[in-house]
Amino acid sequence: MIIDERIVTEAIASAYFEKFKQCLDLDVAIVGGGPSGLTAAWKLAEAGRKVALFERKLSVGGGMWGGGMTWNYIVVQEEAKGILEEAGCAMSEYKPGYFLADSVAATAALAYRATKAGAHVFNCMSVEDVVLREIDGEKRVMGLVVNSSPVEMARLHVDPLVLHCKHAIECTGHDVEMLKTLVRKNGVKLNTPSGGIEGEQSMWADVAEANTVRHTREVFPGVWVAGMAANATYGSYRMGPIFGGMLLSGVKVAEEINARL
Ligand code: 48F
Repeated sequence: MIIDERIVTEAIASAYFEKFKQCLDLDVAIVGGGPSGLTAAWKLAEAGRKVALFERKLSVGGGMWGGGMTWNYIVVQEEAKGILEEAGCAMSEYKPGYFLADSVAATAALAYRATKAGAHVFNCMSVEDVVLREIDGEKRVMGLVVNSSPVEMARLHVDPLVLHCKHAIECTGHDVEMLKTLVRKNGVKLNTPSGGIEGEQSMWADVAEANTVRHTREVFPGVWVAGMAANATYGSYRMGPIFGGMLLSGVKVAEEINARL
């Protein structure tokens, strides 16, 4: 076979733009491709929802690849072990209730399950803003404003593009970037004690893990928080390289949104 470079180019261009066009009206848009976002994408796509995940970096996986301090193992607790097992990641029990997984295998397994289930993943794409509408006196997020990450990194003055969604999930981790933009630009009140972003506290793994799941919820009409972003939004603690809360949070947000759709 003689390879025609134009066919290679055409195949990529047509597939990409067809995928992008299909994502102009989503059931769920996920911002951030760390463990919570990937798990939510997997579970929502598996339930037959039209879901896309937008990740700023070249690779999805967020803070999961590097384990603790680049020592590439993670720990998950008993309650979340079944999620990684279902994803196809092997684990060993280090001490009763503490399960060890290779962090590269765990991240790759989640990414594989999300894409295999039919979630559309857009890496190298940053969410820079949201679409806000007022309907019957209530403001609601109805979509995302996205731009190419290289455009963002080079600080080029290039306008973004826009897509609509019924629900958006804030999975940007410690920085809570999408929610911060929503509050800063629009002065809206969130469903938190102060009405704003409470901010993350220092290390307390036990409480933080439980709170990651407890705080996973709709924080503003159309916007849900999951993963570390849920803790930062509701003022809870960080937890370091134990990842069960992230996985359970992804499952919870998927189940609750699924019940609404
Ligand atoms: O930080 P991250 O892994 O979030 P997570 O799912 O998991 C947290 C853990 O990794 C770890 C932890 C658990 O022990 O504390 O930190 O809550 O992934 C967040 C992803 O969001 C991307 C970012 O590149 C990262 O991969 N991201 C952040 N802002 C944007 C974004 C944005 N504006 N647009 C697109 N992606």
